[in-house]
Amino acid sequence: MKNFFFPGAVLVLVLTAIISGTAYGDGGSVDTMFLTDEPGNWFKSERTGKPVTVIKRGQRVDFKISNCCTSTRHTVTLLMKPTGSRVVLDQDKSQNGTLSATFDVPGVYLFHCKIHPYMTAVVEVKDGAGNIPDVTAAMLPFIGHLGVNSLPATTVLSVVTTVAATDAEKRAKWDILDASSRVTPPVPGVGEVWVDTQFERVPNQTDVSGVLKPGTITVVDAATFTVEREVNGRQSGGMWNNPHNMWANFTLDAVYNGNWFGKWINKIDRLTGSILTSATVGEAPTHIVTIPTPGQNMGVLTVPLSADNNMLKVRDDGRLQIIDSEPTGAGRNHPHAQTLTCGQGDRAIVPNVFKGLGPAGSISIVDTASGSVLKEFRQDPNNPLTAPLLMPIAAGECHVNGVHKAYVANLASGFVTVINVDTQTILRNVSVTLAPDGQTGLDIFHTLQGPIQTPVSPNEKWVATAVFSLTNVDRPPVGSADHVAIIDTATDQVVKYVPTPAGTHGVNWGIKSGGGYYAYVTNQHANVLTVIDPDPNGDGNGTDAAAVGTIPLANRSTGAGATDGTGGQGVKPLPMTHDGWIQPTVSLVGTGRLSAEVEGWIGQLTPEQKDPSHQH
Ligand SMILES: [Cu+2]
Repeated sequence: MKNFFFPGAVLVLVLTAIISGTAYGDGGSVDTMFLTDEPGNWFKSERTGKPVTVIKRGQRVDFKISNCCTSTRHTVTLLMKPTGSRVVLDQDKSQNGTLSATFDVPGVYLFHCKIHPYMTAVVEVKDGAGNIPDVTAAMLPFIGHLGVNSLPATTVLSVVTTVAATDAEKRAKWDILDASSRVTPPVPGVGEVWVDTQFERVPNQTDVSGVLKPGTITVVDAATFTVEREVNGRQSGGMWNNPHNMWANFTLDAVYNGNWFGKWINKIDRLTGSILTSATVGEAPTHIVTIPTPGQNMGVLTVPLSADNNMLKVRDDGRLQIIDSEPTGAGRNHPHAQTLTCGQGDRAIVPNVFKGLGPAGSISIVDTASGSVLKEFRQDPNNPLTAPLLMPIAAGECHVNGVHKAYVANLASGFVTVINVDTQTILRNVSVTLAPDGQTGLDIFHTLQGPIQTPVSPNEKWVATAVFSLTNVDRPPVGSADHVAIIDTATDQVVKYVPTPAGTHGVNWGIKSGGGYYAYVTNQHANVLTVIDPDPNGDGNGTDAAAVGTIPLANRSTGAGATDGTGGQGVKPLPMTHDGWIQPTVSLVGTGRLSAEVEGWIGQLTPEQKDPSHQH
């Protein structure tokens, strides 16, 4: 697999390459793009107020990363440029300060952040006649899959969902649905579903620097599929910014939350939604998973820092205390969504999104107790098993027929890597993305899609992989821009593509009443939660997998406008369903340590749901 971030060019060891000013004149920068935490406007141009700027050939643009506008670090990485351009811009680690580029060839340049990959910027460079040359299939193979050789820049931009600065643009490009979109699943769930509605605007919700920051948590009652509560960060002391992913403690009276565009994690009272405590843990904490190993730091939180190199252990003893910090690989890591092995949780599978310049990442198997790296699979373009490890971002895991199997989503290659965690070997790679002409097996430049969360069902049968689209262009065979790929763990083949609303990002498994599990799916560019039944007729064959529910998340929050209920990323159904996490809660029934509500939830579970270890 070619290193497609720099087609036809060798990787050059430069942080910032500024094409010499002498050929074009050097008058300083004509625009500054501020990296921000504002949904759809993550690179805000000083001139336009939007993530798109138009300049002339030879002019310079500065990119500023500071606490004026963002609470963490980022990269500014050039993804696409006109044929013949010599501009390069990329970094091997997260940045503060100013980066610059001077633009040498007229046409369209596309940038993103490798830590928060949907942060998108566009620089359009006019030619001598004042026109912006088309985007060609040579620059962006996606265009060719639409059956044309080139498209005007305005046409391309009109379908890119990550460029949506205003409410009007969000309404035009995103799936902002009303109550009539509701589809209630015929079989209820049990418990609650916590959704990080990361993009919802909240008046007066500011970070420690006093800057307005987005994000709420929307809590859905799984029995009725209605919103029962919304949590915001106004009581967090400014330690709240783009709430991204959650986990719960074993008594299910507290939910932990990580703030991806900040430095903080929170502990939230489940019943009231009040923030009990918050802690500064480091740059861009992502996912939280508790350790289920009896006697071995049981209940301690594992927290990767995606704009850094380490995964933390955080003990909750009333306040949140860092007790360990270990690198998740050799050199630079940028770890994102880890998972711990079903049952004991003795090993962590950690995707390291990028290791240096370019998109090459790695996947580590870590000894949970010591934090030592047992095995690191590094991307190697010449090895078919590791070539797809381009921006690995999220992992799922469970024992399948007694073998611990991990499924890791590689955002840039479009493949899910299947790993035997016990033998520490890669078994295969499964393509889950689709080009606009229905082809699979192609990278993100052909599909403008990438897989994100990819959990294994607690009964070991299915993997549900969220496939995120950067555009709203539908594609066969699903007929939608985004989808969930259902992988059968017996064959490790995709058995069904299920269409989903815009911006499909998160998935997790929750209890289906009477037996089995639902995949709860979040969609960051929509205001609904999707409920997927992987096997509605229960015959063990997933070819009938279907979306059986669409749950509106907007609840007319004051000031939220078009963002009400949007931004769905992390999703945490309670009770926690997997082997290792459900049994400790079940074992507390009757001890007085569970609330009556939680006792009621546990009372509704089948024996299999109470103990999915398959050892009884
Ligand atoms: Cu970023």
